[in-house]
Amino acid sequence: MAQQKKELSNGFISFNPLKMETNEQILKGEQYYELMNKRRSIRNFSSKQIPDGLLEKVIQTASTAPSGAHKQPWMFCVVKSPDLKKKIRAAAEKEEYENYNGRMSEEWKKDLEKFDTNWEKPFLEIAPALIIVFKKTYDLIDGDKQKNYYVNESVGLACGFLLSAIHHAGLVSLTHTPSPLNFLSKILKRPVNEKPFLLIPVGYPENDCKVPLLKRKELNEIMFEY
Ligand code: IYR
Repeated sequence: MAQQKKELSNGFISFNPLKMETNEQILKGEQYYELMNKRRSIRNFSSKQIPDGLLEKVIQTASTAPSGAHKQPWMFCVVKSPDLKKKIRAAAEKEEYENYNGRMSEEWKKDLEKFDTNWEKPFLEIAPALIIVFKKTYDLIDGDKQKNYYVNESVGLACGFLLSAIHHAGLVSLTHTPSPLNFLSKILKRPVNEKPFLLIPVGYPENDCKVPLLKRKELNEIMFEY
């Protein structure tokens, strides 16, 4: 074991794969699907607080995602301050008001009817925490620009890991995309190399929370075997 961890002279180390019997693999596959199939986007939050240290852990999990050239081109900003949440809500609602009253097509609004959404976003103040994910289009090291690669793919993957970790830890979330998002850079005073990517309220559902009745696609609609 000690030998496996030993760093080789070329900068490689031995990989320690998870070892499982076939039947355990089948069971794990089934169990993970069952778990993830219970995840839902939630728009009605309670104000119940998140245990200390849990957001840190799910963000560390997100940061295990693969990224172009292992640049990890992401920043996760956690907002718990009521004052900042209020500012974010006001700015998001300003944009969303324009979206729902002119910028979104009739077809788009029709597609959203089953979610019963509108320009008002009270969850931005009620949820105990907002995670605002920024993508780093390049790194800024001592004023020097260093390139990042496949930034959208990398940050999208990290957000997927994040949503999965949030759900696994018994929390709920919403992938919210007020558009445009640039007000977040200003309110959170982010550096120029970071661009807002996704706004994720996190917490617990309100009592007797309802979600739209949705159906997931069947396997034969999403998988083609060759
Ligand atoms: N950003 C708006 C509209 C919206 C768009 C899509 I695509 C959704 O799946 C849900 C909402 C809003 O948050 O209301």
